[in-house]
Amino acid sequence: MSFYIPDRLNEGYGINKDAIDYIKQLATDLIITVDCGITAVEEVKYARELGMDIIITDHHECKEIIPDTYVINPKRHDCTYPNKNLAGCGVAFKLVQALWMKYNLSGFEELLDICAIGTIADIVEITGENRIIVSQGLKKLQNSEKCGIKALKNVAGITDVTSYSIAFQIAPRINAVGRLSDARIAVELFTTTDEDKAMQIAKYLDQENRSRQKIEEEILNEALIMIQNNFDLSNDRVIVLSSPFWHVGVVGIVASRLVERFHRPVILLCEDKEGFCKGSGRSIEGFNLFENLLKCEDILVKFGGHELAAGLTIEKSKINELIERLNEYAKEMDVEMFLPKLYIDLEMTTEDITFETAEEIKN
Ligand SMILES: [Mn+2]
Repeated sequence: MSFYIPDRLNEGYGINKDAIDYIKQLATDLIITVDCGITAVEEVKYARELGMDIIITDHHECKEIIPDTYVINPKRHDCTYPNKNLAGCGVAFKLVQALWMKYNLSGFEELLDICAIGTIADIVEITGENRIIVSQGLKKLQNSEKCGIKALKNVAGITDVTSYSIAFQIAPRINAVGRLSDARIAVELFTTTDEDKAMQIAKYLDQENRSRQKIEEEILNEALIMIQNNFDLSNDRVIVLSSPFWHVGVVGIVASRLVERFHRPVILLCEDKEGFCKGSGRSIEGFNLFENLLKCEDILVKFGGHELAAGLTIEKSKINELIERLNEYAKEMDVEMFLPKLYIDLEMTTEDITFETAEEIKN
């Protein structure tokens, strides 16, 4: 058994033909995808033509046609599974759980630590089953004997593992290598049993995270200047920017920060030398990015994602049309949608504020 992680910079996020050719060379019979594949109709067909079986596990939105193979995705229109909010790793975990139960194996709970990290890092709602995955996973992380997890906690200075420390300390360090260099090293961290090696990798992740922060600041500053010069925020409802100098692995985070600041959908694109632009978008509640990009499908090379986050590739010459069309769709929305909102879960009285309540909601 082996794993393959598409290189974000050269391959994009999902399955692609070159990857399938490579995987075939390894004498593979079966491919199981995680967190990708739901839009890869052609690629799946190709893999099957080469004689491989393929199981898709994904949680991204489904387009009208889904790949002709085994597809596990709670967002399938015909899927009755109650938890529609599973993270990509959560869907994969359900497959493991089902197989382990079918063959009466024990120990699938041992994966809950990794699944909790993935669930938080994938930014899904932590309610229902996701909350159970996270709370059980946190317990495992707290006392983990896995040397990769111990090393990562060590470099990040974490003593008490909470969803906060996963979201802001653990996940960014793991993601940094996927964004800047090679995500395989992170898999090595979680699978090695060599403590020295784990510590070495954890330190490397830490260093890559620092570079990521620096790149992120640079892109953010450039984007802010471009917005100031090229956009009229009283009129433009969607922000789309592109640059040949940006790092495609980092633009998504910057888009999130711009959404926070301006409270409107933001797409950041990186231009390549062939005239194509690849990037990420983040949106606000009420403006479904996936659906709106679907309406622009005719001018996009490729796209996929969710309501609030998506990835896309477009020809540089089509960017202006994309801006115009997205703005047109956004103008159909109520102007109030573009005001920042404060979400309040519930009202509490002073009597409710006790140590017990704090303890209950801590994680
Ligand atoms: Mn995902």
